[in-house]
Amino acid sequence: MNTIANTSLNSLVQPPCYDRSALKPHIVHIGCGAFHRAHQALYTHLLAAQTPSAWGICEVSLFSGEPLFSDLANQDGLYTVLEQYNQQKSAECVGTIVASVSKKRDGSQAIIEQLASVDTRIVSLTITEKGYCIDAASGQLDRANPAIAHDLQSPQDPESAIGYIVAGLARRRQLGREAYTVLSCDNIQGNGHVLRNAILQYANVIDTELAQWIEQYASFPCTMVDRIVPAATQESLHFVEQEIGVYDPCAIACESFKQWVIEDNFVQGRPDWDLVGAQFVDDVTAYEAMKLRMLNGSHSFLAYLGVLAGYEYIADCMNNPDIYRCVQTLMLTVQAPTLNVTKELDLNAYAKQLLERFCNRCIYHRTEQIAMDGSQKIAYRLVNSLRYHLDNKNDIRLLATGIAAWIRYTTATDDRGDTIEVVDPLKDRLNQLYQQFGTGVEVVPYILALEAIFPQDIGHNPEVIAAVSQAYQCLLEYGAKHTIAQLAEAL
Ligand code: NAI
Ligand code: CS2
Repeated sequence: MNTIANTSLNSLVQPPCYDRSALKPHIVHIGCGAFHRAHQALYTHLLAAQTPSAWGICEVSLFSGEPLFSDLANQDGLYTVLEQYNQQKSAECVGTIVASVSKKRDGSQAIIEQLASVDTRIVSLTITEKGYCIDAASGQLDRANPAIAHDLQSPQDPESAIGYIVAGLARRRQLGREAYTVLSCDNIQGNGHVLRNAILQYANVIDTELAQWIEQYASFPCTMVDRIVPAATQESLHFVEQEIGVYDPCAIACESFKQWVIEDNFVQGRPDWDLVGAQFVDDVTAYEAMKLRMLNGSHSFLAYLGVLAGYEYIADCMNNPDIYRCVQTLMLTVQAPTLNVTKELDLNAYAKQLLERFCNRCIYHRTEQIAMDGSQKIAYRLVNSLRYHLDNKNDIRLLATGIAAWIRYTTATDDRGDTIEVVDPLKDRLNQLYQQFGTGVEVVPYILALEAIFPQDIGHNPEVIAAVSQAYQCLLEYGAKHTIAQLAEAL
């Protein structure tokens, strides 16, 4: 069978130009999804292409990675990343994935041994927000989470990423090996701090000395990660096939923009990712907040209103002038003032670039994909910004409309009366509330009282309850397009 590894490729893409046998699995990555393949693995590849590097990646799957891993193995770990901005395209054949371990294929002990290997220096993660098993509002480990509850009973045979990372560190300590850097690359405010906190809370329950050792010797840099990478589809795979001349089942098509800002705090060395465009800084907080509120906050706003209004892709939403206007205002007038940024971050230029990225017609980014797992996302993206505006007695209608649209989305019916496939770890809890109180406007205060999402000072605030209820009622009566048109007119 022709694969990317054994076929001569066309001029758009070339095989890696470096000696792949020199790469060692110094990075163990959990969550080999679309984003990791188009971001961290690509940066690591670009580095190897530029300068001699030993940084290779061993991919870990805790549940469903086997088909991908066998496809990758069939093409010697190689895969394509196709980058597009309007009519410009470029492609890379990425060569940095050198090994894989999966729970189903190899068992949990094989994962723990890989984490404990002398080769392992960095353990990185893109496991989605819910993989951290925390309350989004408080950032604390959720000990009632079934995977965490299981792991606290059986730490040698874990289910959660937290459980594996701690089991790997425990094994290293037992073997007299150094701890590793744990590098979160997920969209969570203070991702490194949140992960460190969750890991230490978990480790403290199973072994306080281990927890102290981790606290002393491991590190948890925060990162701001950015690139719009839609999930692969049959259409995207066929599109890449047409472009490169061979079918690659592991290919990813994404935008050409990418950004990575990393706190420089690595206990066992790190790749010089800055040579290929990443930034190492002392403090990532401002970059993270800027991205989560301006980019991701707008994305969630677009996703919920878009799903309700029947827009399939983000670029379709942006084509509606009322939505465009509201998103622009959300970025610049609502989110930007909440940020405590240094002078070198130009928020006007950032917003302008975001609007262009959202309008990129080559990127088929489904509103339903972004809408997923809202209970894990909206606290960082929309809810926390309310505090600043309440304190300053500002207009909160845009934020309230985003939150109301999320609530309306979780009731699972769009504006045409069609069913929405709601994907959210708190779906059962939300459905209980809808069964008890209905889906009319009366339910809004009960949803805002969910403390895993809404901090008390916000969820119980009468102004917030009134504004979200009003927006929700408008969405119910008139639909998303009309609600947005009304808002745009009033801005
Ligand atoms: P994806 O669904 O393609 O990949 C997620 C990976 O994590 C899969 O390998 C899955 O098996 C694994 N996973 C899911 N839940 C897990 C859990 N509870 N424990 C362990 N592993 C788990 O998603 P994608 O697009 O790769 O995004 C992943 C995350 O990366 C996002 O949630 C976000 O935090 C971050 N990110 C994504 C961007 C994007 O545009 N796709 C851009 C910036 C950040
Ligand atoms: C999106 C992000 O799926 C989502 O929730 O908002 O994954 C977004 O595409 C990235 O953060 C862009 O860097």
